[in-house]
Amino acid sequence: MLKDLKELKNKAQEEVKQANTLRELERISKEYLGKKGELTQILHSLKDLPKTSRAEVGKETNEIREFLKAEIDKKVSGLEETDKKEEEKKEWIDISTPAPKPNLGHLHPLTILKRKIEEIFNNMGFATIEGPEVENEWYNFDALNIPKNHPARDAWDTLWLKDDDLLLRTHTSPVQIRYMEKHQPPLRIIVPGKTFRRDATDASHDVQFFQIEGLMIDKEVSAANFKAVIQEFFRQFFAKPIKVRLRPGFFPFVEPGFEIDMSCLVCGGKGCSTCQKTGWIEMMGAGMVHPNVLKAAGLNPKHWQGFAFGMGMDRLVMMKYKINDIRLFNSGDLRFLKQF
Ligand code: FA5
Repeated sequence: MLKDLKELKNKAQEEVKQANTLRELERISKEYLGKKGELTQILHSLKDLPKTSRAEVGKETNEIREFLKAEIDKKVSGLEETDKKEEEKKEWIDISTPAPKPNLGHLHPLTILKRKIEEIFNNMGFATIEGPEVENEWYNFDALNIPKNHPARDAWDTLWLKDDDLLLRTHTSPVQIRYMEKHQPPLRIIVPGKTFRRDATDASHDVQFFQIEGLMIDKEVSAANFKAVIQEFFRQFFAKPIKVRLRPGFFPFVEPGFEIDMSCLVCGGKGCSTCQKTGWIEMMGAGMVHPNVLKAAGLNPKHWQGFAFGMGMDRLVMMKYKINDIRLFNSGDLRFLKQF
């Protein structure tokens, strides 16, 4: 019997040694020490043993029980300790590691250069003014010397809103009237803002684009002043010599009127899809403010005169960054936007 006990002890000890999980140790403990465990069964059957060996077997069995219990406890705390260390390793944070960079957005190319344009004009004494994108017929047309049924309305036919005489403004020129109604000359303003047209789109036309209106009114302002202001603007904006041409143009709200083109910087003036193969790109309309416009705004044309211009801002930005298609601006294409 004592020999059997010794073998049982060795077997149990080996199993504890091999066990790698708490669950296995639990099974071993149940198998040997549990209510129906092998050592417990031996203790229960002591009464059936001859009196001579009963005490000795009982003592030996109890010693093995204690021994096995201690072995299992030791192994359990060992395993628990390793588990804890593993957990800690997983949770360990190196507080000196640089944090991942937050994904910051950045300004749209139109916004970047709108700010630059404003800065240049502000430095020349022009205040930046805003006006409504939803206009009425009076400010967008009539007050600008474009009465109903005037053929020039066709060029700016637009998106009309239901009811009333409201429309999405086709140009920033209405703000000239709104400003002159409320402010006495001398005055110098620029008006950057969104404009809307029912145009067919191509590389240099979109249905929504930005214009920068300019207006300077004083006692003696001439077309020569306009030329000087615009030349200075181009000089600062492009920071390199630019070929510009002035040609006569018709706008009912100026007299005389001009159109200003610049040599296409996308192709270097050779001709491409951006400049419709002409080598030139139309940047703005301009002219001396028509007396009827001054009158519509409540100013006496005998006392005041001045120039006005309306630049296509998207085209300016296209020239500066050599962007060959205006439709990229509103495409939401990150491959394009991430370049700025
Ligand atoms: C006007 O809108 C006039 N209000 C400009 C003006 C103001 C003239 C003050 C005289 C005095 P025009 O329709 O030509 O003019 O447009 C002005 C500029 O806006 C153009 O030279 C061009 O650069 C830009 N532009 C016009 N249509 C589009 C379009 N569909 N997409 C992008 N840019 C455009």
